Order: sequence, then C-alpha cells, then structure tokens
Amino acid sequence: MGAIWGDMDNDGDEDLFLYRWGTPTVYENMGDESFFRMVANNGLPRHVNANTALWTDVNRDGILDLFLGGYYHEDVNLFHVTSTRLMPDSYEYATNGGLNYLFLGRGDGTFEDVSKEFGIQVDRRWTLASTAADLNNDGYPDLILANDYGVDQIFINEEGRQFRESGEEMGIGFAPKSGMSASVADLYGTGVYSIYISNISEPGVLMQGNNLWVATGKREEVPSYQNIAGSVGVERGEWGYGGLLTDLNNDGYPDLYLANGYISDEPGTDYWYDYAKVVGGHKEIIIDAKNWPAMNGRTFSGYQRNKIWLNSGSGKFREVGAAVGGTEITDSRAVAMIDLHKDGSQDLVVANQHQPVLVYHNHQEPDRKWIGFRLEGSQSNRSAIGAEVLIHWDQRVSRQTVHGGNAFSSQSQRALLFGLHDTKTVERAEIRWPSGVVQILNEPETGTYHTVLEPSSLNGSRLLDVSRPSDGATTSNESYSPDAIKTSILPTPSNL
Ligand SMILES: [Ca+2]
Ligand SMILES: [Ca+2]
Ligand SMILES: [Ca+2]
Ligand SMILES: [Ca+2]
Repeated sequence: MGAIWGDMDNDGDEDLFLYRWGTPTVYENMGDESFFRMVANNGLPRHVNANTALWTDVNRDGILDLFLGGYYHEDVNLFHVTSTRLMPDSYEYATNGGLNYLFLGRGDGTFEDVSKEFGIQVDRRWTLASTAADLNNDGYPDLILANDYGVDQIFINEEGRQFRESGEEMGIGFAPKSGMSASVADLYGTGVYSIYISNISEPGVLMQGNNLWVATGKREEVPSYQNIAGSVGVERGEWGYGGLLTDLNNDGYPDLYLANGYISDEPGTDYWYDYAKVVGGHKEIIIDAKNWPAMNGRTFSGYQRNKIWLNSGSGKFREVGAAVGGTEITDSRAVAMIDLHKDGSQDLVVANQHQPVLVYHNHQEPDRKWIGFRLEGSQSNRSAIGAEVLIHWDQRVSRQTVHGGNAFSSQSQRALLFGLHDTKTVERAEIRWPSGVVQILNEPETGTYHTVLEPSSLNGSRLLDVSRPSDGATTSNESYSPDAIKTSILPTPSNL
C-alpha cells in the first residue's frame, strides 16, 4: 500500500518502511547500495492490513518512531480468506476495522509497541490515511487520521507520553464520511494549519463532500475546526483519494491537488445501485462480503479527472486542472510532490490503479520567487521529520512541517519549498527543530535551497519555551476567523 523513508538509526542513510495488507517490513539501508530486510524480532507485528504509516518522533528523543494504521481487522488475511464476514459492520459508524499502532524507535531498527500505553489503540476504526503536525503549538507532533466508514480523528500528543483523542473537542469528530486522505498546510499565510480530508461524492447517489477544516480561535489555544470546503469551493471531488495541499504556482498560498476516480471499467455500466443497496442495509448485510454483488466488470465512479484547485489567497479556490495540463482520465490513488529539477517548482507524481504512474513537470511563470530548505538534524532525528520552518516575508508568515508520510499512501520530498510570488526578500526564517532548538536565519537568500544542519550547541539559537510564545507569528494574539475569508471576493488570477 505504501512506503516511507526516514533515517531510523541516524547513520545518514535513508531507511525504508514498507506497509501492506500483510507483514510490515523495515529495510535498513546498509550504506553500500544494499538493504537489509528485517523480518524477525524487530518489535513489529506479523500481520497488519495497513493502509497508512508515518515516520514521526512522537517523544522527541531524536529517534524516529512509527505510526501504522490498520484498515481490515488484523485477523483477516485477504489472500487466504476463511470467513466472508470481513466487511465493515456499519457504513457510518463501523467498529470492526484494524487496530492502529504506535512503535517507539530504539534507534537500531527495532521498535517497542506502545500502542496501548500511548492511547493509540482505543477503537477499531477503518483508518485509510494519516498525517502528523503540531496543531496546538506545544512542540509535539499530533496525529490526524482519515477514517473510512466513520468520523475522522485528531490525537493530541501529551508531551510525548500519551495521546488524547480530541476529534470531537476540536470540532472534526462529527459527520461520518469515507475519509481517504489527510493533508495539512498554512493556507492563508497566518502560521496556522488547515486540514484537508478527501471523501466521496457521486452526484445523485452519495454527496459526502470533502472537508477543509480551518482553525478558529486564538493561536495559542488548542484550535477548534470548522469545515469551510463548501464555501471556498473545494468540496466536490468525486471519488477522492490522495489530496495534497502544496503551492503549485509559487504565489505563497498552498493549492490543492486531488487524485480521484475509483474503477473505470465497462463504459456505460455502473455498480453504484448495488453498492448503495448493500451499504444502506442492516449490519448483518453490510458486514458479509457474500452479500456484496459481484462487480462483473462494471464501472464504479470511474472516468474521473483529477482536480487542481488554485488558492486565491483570500479564501476561494478555483479548479483549473484541465487548463493547466491535468487532462488525464485515471483511477488515481496517491500523489506526491517533488522538485525534480531543483529549480523551485513543485512537480507532481501520481500513482494510478492498473495504469502507469504519471509525472507532471510544473512550468512556472519565470519571475515567480521562491526559497527552499533542506534540513538535517543533529540532536533531532537526522531526517528532520517533524521540524518546522516559518518564513517571515511580505508582512506575513508561512509555515511548513517536514513530513514522514502524508496524504494517501505517499510521502513527498522532505526539503521544504516556499513560493514567494514576486517578493525578492525574506525577512527571516525560523526553524523549529524537534529537539526544541529554534534557529533563526536572517534575510536568507531567495531562489535557492538552503542546506541547514541543526546547531549542536545553542550558539546563535535558543531553546523553544512553549510557555512563552516566541517572536513573530506565534506571539500574535489576534484571532483568526474563517468568516473573514468566506466573505472575500475571488480575484481573477493574472496567470495560472
Ligand atoms: Ca539509516
Ligand atoms: Ca522517538
Ligand atoms: Ca502538539
Ligand atoms: Ca498557490
């Protein structure tokens, strides 16, 4: 289902974690162009029907930990089915999915299962996607889970010792849908993360709509979220999979790429009627695969074009996919961002079911400015996963985090890239390392990637004191109201 890279033993080589409906597997990079497949006594379970995983240092000890999300119950082996009662027991509040796991890394490629003690294994939702970001600004990465057949969840990290499921408290734990992907971004240059979760919409049959959760309230508080997807125009995504928030036109505002399309088979046929009958049925109907009619080559939310929504910066998004070269009709699943030519332009890689992978080269307006940061931890994990960069420019702040897994079954490049529109200078960049060290780069040069090594001492930097907000964006007491962006008018983009 997916693969994520991270330096689990901090030796400078990227190690690989591969997750699937089967045995989760760690491949240690031996540094000599070979990998060692670690299968036994590594602390990981033998069988998980995993659909999502993240490298993340939850306790900030400098060693990468692993989050692993289960989809089907772990007693189910889809390659040797012993019972047909393996489907969800409800379309909206399913309670029989796979367990989720959290493993603390020991730094030698072995792991300690702390799923129960850390409050991760609290239910059996059907988790399809996950991402990690510090939502409440306490320095610890929190977990955002997109769940199929139910509500989404936020697990707030309580100082690296435990997680507290806070979805309802934070406003996202209602309205069950088919969560397929989770992505965060500072959408409006406020230093606050919004969350995008893709779902399913099929006109005339099922209109869940996708969720764009924006934070309300003061920045120093635990945020609560409000879904503004409908009012800003990113709700209708058909059968959505990977939804990635990333700035595609370097205007400083993250845009949205949505991979969609489930099964494009026999044209003119449709599985939806049979599907709707089953999922609308009693628990005993939906749970048993023998009640699900055979698809017999029928199309099921197929022949869909992926979406590219440009963020106007003032609230609204505009769908421009076909106009900018995204015309393919594909059954798309994962999408990842990588700057292939290192020219400050985010290219896209899209994985498709039963179809070739597509690579989109992103041609920018030549005068668009940008700045990039390639981070390497010393006290923090060497991959710098969980590190954040906040750039202060043009009277605003833009914030990004280094992800160890993101969206649907994907991981984007870890170097952070910020679009600056036509602004030539950045006042300063603030790097918040997972160790707590905050490093300031004054007036960093634009138009280049800065390779930044985490300072090994506190010379020129300081420890992050979360009880006293630091300068700049996080000190602001101004409240952030999504109403302000709802009422703004969509400007005509001068270019795409
Ligand atoms: Ca390594
Ligand atoms: Ca750790
Ligand atoms: Ca946090
Ligand atoms: Ca943009």
